[in-house]
Amino acid sequence: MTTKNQALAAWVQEIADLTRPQNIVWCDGSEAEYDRMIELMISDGGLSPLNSETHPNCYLHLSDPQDVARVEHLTFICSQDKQDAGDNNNWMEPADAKAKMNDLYEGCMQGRTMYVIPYCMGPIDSPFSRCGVEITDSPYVVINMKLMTRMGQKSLERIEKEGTFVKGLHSTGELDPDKRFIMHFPEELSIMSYGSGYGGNALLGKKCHALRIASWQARQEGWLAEHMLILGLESPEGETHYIAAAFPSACGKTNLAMLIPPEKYKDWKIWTLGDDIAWLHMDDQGQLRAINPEAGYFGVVPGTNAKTNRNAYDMIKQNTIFTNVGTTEDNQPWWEDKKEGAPSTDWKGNPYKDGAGPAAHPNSRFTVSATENRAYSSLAEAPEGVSISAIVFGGRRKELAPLVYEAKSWEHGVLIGAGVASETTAAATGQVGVVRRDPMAMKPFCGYNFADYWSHWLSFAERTDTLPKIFHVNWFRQDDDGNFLWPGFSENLRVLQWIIQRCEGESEAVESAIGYLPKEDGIDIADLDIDPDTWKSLISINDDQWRKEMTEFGEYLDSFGDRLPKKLKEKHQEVSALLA
Ligand code: GTP
Ligand code: SPV
Ligand code: MN
Repeated sequence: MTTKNQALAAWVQEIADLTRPQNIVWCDGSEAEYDRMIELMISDGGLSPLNSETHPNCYLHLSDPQDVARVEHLTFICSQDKQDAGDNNNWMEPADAKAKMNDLYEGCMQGRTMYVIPYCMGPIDSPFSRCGVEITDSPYVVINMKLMTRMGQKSLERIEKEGTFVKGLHSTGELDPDKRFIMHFPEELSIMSYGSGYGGNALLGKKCHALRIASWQARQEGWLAEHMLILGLESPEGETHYIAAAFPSACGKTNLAMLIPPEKYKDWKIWTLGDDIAWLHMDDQGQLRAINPEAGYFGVVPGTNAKTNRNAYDMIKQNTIFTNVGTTEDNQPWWEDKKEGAPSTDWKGNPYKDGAGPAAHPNSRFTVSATENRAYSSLAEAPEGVSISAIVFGGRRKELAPLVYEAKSWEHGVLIGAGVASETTAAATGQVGVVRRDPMAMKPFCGYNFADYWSHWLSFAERTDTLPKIFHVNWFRQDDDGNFLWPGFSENLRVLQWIIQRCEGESEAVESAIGYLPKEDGIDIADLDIDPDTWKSLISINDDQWRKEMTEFGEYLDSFGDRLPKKLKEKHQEVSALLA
C-alpha cells in the first residue's frame, strides 16, 4: 500500500529518511491487521493476554512506570506569534521546536518498523470530520488508533479525495522523561511527539489533533472543538434531548455518558454518543449540532464496577486493551474499586503487596471500540450529528460550586465556562487534588489564547438566537470527613432531568447571583438518603465563598490583558455586583 497523494507520499519519505526505520508498514485498518499486531506485541512482550475465558480478546499493556499520564509541562503550542498561543499554553518558536525535535528524531527508528496510520476523526462520510496521518514506531499506538478512530483504507481514500490531512509524527524514543516533548504547529496542521508511549501524548488523533489543532481550525472556520461528552436522554414518552458536557480529565465524562438510570426512573434511557470530545457546528437553522470525532473510549479504569458504571463494566469484559492495571491470580484484570476478585500483581508487573500502593495505576485505562457499548447511540455515526439542547460545564470541587445551576444567558454561560476550576487528577503528571483554573475543561487542550477562545465562544450569540442553554454541575461536594454529599453516578440522572425541564420551560428556579438554582422540590430526592440541611447546602450558595471566588476569577481574567473580551469582563462585573 502507498498513496496517490503526493504530499503524503513525500512526507512519509522525508520522515523515513530522517528516522531510518528498518521497514515501513501502511496500516489498512483491517481486523486481520489488528490480530497480526496483537500477535506481534505478545511475542515481543508489549502485551500479555488476559484470562480468555472471563475476558476473551483482552490484553494487558504495562507502560514504562515513568510514562503513565499526559505531560502538560512538556506540551507546547508552537505558533508563529507567542501571543496566539496565550499564557494558557507553553510556547516555543516553531523553528526552534522543529530543530529540537528533528535532533531527537534523527535515526530514532533504526531497527524498528515505521507505521503509517491514516485516520479519520468523525464518521467517514461526515462533512464535519477531519483526517490525519500518524507516523509512529509504536505497535501499541497502532492497535489503540484502530479502536479509537476510523483508521486505514477508507480514511486514506478520503485524504486522497480532499487533499488535506493533519500530520502527526510520533516516536516512543528512549522513554526518557528528559527527552519528551509534545509539540503542535497549528499554522501547519502538524504535531511532533517524542519520548512517550502513553495515551494523550502518543495517540495523536485524540487530544493533539481533535482538540489542540482542531480548536485552532474551529476558530478560523466558525465551529468549536471541545473536551465534552455527548449523550442522549430519552424520556419514557420516547423524546430524546442531547446534552454536551465538559468536565476536566477524570471528572466523570465517561461515567455520565454511559449512565444507567436508577430503579425509580428505569423507563428513562441514556444513549452514549461520545465520552471525551465533541465537535460542534451551527447548522442552517442556527442549531448547534455535535459529532464525536472518536470511535472508541480510552477510559479511566479504577472505580468502574457493576454499580457505578454497569455499561462500561460489561463493555470491557471483551475485546479490550487494558493499560497499567493489576491482575488477579487467575489472570483477570484487577483495579481498585472493582468490587470483585483480589489483586495478585500490580501495574508494574510485580507481586501485589498490601499497603504498598494501588494495584492499578490511578490513571490506568481501557481502550475499547464504541460499538462494544450497549448504550451506543444509533445517531453516533450520523454524518450531520445531533442537535444539542444543553451545554453543561463541571468540575471537581469539595466546596463552593452547587450541585447544579443555570446560566442567565449565553454570555453568562461563557463566563461560567471560563470560571471552571477543578481539583487536579492523575490524568496528568504533577500534584493531585489541588484546585486549578480549567476554563471549559480545556486548560490542557485549547490550542490558542484563551482570551481569543472566549471571544469565539461569545461570537455564537451573534449568529443565532436558538443556542443551547448553559449549566454548571458539581458531583463532588464533600463534608468535613471527606464523604461525598451527593451519591452521583446513576443519580445524576435527576440533575439531567432538571436541566431538560429548564430547557423546556417546565421547572421553576430560584434566581441567585451566580445563576438559576433548583427549588428545594425542583429535583426529586425523596427516596435518597440525603438530610434536608445537606440538600439545602447542595443547592444554595455561600456568598462569602463566592465573593472570594469571583475576586480570584477576576484576577485570572485580567491576566489575559487587552485580548480579554469586554463582554466577559462586563459579565464578571455583573455577577460580582450581585454578590456585593
Ligand atoms: P478522562 O477520560 O480523563 O477525560 O475522564 P472522564 O471525565 O471521562 O472521567 P470518568 O468518567 O472516567 O471518571 C473519573 C473518576 O471519577 C472515576 O474514578 C469515577 O469513578 C469518578 N466519578 C465519575 N462520576 C462520578 C460521580 O458522579 N460521583 C463521584 N463521587 N465520582 C464519580
Ligand atoms: C484526558 O486526560 O482527558 C484523557 C486521557 O481523556 S488522555 O488521552 O491521555 O488525554
Ligand atoms: Mn479526556
